[in-house]
Formats: sequence, structure tokens, C-alpha cells
Amino acid sequence: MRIDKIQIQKHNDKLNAAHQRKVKQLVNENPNAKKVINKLVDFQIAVPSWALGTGGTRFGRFSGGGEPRTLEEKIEDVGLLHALNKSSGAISLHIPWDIPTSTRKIKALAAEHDLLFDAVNSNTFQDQPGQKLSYKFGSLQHVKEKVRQQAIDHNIEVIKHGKALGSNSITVWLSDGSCFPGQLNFRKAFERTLEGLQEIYAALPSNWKMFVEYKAFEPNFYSMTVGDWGQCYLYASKLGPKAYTLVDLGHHLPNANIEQIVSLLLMEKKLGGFHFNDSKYGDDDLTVGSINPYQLFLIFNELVEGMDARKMNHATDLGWMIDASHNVKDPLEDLLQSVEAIKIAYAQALLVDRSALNRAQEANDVAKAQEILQQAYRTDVRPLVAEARLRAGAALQPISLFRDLQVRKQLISERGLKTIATGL
Ligand code: PSV
Ligand code: MN
Repeated sequence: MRIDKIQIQKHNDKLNAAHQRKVKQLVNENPNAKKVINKLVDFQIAVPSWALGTGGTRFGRFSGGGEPRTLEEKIEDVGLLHALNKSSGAISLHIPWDIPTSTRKIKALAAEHDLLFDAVNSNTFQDQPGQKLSYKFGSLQHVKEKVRQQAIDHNIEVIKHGKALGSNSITVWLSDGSCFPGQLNFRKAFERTLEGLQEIYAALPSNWKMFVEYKAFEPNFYSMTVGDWGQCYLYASKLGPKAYTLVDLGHHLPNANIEQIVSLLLMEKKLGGFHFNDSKYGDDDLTVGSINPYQLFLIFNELVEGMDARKMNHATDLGWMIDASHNVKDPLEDLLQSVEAIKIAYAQALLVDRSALNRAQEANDVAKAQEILQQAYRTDVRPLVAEARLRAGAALQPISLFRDLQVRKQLISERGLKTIATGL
């Protein structure tokens, strides 16, 4: 299924008059608003191929119907999202789930939908059918050299797929760790993992980045070998200038101050990218902004401050991606909500009066500093985000249009009710 420009136009025409009144008011009240709109137009958030189907939990999975069965259909789904919001212009593939049968055809299909290939992801957290050696006791950390080599080879293979598609980064998330005290020699596990990462790093094309993703717990519950930002920073530093840490919002211990982590990693030039999601307890993979939108705003506040301090390009110098999973919502609606939440937080962070905040900080004026942040956070920036969409040729209200056009119903009639997306 494709969404036609005329359908978007009709939808926008109905809503535009009321929308413009809101934009005008915001532009009058915020001298910065026009710049914010321009930045929002440029800001793209990649969609992971594995978030297009129903995720499920270890207790069950309730398929929503019309899920993409192939890589082609996953690209079509991201194409639908991008047509609706013009903010999801890239797809992130997970290998081996998404190995193309024809790279040429897949590239052409992505180009038709105006999509790029974001970071490619390796998978050494599962055993694949026919795989020689098991990752039950880890991959790059494994005590057996042959298992480590298998994991290294897989990552190099992933780089090859990514290179052929025009991607320029690989994300390595390792589930390696231990479930019980005494199971693992921490130092040896670290050293073996580092050696493996070094071999993968050596296979990176010159313009590529390697993102090392940390996670505090799950599936290992006593130790994780890339468990937190400190360990991750160690790997990234030892590996070299093309290696960066990747912050997945759900991968911290409860109440971690993620915005401070982000600020310091940026300062050290070792922040590479993000996996956005939201959570109440652990790695819940809930819709971005559904539980703690203030934290998301505070993270973006540090990102904007830190990136501006280093004169970085907001849109291109870090990897922006969603990593979520949907158990009860339509995955496409959920992703539209996530992208919207990210753009709202980004817009609010752009509205922060930086020089006033700096003055308040230097004067130890704590109450004023809080007022400044909350002034931006409590501004309803949704008309600015919608205006950016309008200017980019997308829908003013993507979810309403998705429903009006009965996109899911059409996908079900094309693909069937009992389809299951590959991936998690
Ligand atoms: C692990 O929980 C993770 O966040 C990593 O990014 C994986 O690659 C992804 O989820 C999907 O399995
Ligand atoms: Mn992740």
C-alpha cells in the first residue's frame, strides 16, 4: 500500500486554517520559533525493522494482523510512516533477520520510498537454525576461541551487508554476561570481548562508525559484560576514534540520571547514538514519551547544549533511532507516536533560553534555572512540529490520517490476518 500525495493534501487542507492560527501565536510568543521549525524539518529518526511487528513478551504474543513478512514489506511499512510524517527517513536492519535476497532490488525499493539505511545490527544473542556453535554462554566473551571467532565473523558479515546497502554504521549489542556469582572471570570476559571488538573494528570501512550498546541487565542477571556507560566508554576509548557508545534509554538501572551520562559522553566525543523508548521498570520498550516525557526533554536539553558547544550538526552527527516493541498497540501508530514525542522533546529543548540558563547557573540561582527549563517544557510545541511536517509535505495529524485511510485494514487485506514479522 502507498499513501498518495493528494490524500495528504486533502487531509491538510481540512486542518490548515485552525493549525495556522496556533502556529502564528507560537511564532509571536517565541522569537526562536521559525528556526525551530527549520531544524525540525531536518531531524529524522530511524525506525528499526524489528519494531514493525508485535513484540510480545516471554508469556505470549498477540499478532495484530497485516504484519510485514519480508524485508520488502518492512521497507513498505517504514515508507508509510515516512509518507505520513516525513521524519522517519531511514530503516535500521537486524542481521540475520533482514538479509536481502537482492541488494540491488532492496536499495531501489528503499529509494522509491525515500529511505536510507541506518545502522546495521548484529545478533549474537540468539542461536540461529543451523548455527555451528552456541552462544548460550556468551559470544565475544566466550571461553572457547571458536565461538568468539564465529561471533566476530558474523559481525564482519553484517558490515558487508551494510556496506552493500549504503549504511555507514554498525551497532553491536552483546547479551554476554553471567547469571551467577563465580560463573565468569570479569577481567577475562572484558579482555576477550575487547579483542573481538578490535577485530570487528579493523573490518570497518573508513567512513564507518561502530556503536557499542550497553545494557545493565537481561538476559544475564548477575553481570553484563557491556553493562553500563563506564564499561562502554572503556571499550569505545580503547577501540579508537570510530567507536562510540550507544545509549538505549531502557538499558539503565532505575532512576539513573541519563541526561548527565549523555552530557559527559558528548563532552568526551564518545556519544554515538540513541535508541529511544520509554519504561517504568526495566527495558520495557514502551512508546517514547509515554511514561516520562520530562526525562526525555532533559536528555534533549543536554544534547542540544552539548552538540551546540561542539558545533555539531543536530540532524546528522549522532545516530537517532527508536528501539521499542509493541504488545497491545498497532506498531505503526505506536511508531508515529514515538517520533512525535521525540520531536516534541527536541523542539522544547531548542526553545530553552540558553544564555539566561547559563546566567542562572553561574549565579547559583536554582529557582530561576528550574523556571527557565520548565518554561520551555510546558510550552505546547505541537503546532511547530506539525508545521515542520506540513512544510516537508507530510500530514498535519499522521495518526488521524492513518486511521481515516484505514491503513491497517488494507495491510491485513494485502498480507493476511495471521502474519508474523521476523525479529523479536
Ligand atoms: C537489546 O535489548 C536491544 O536494545 C538491542 O538494541 C538489540 O539489538 C535490540 O534490543 C533488538 O533485539
Ligand atoms: Mn537497543
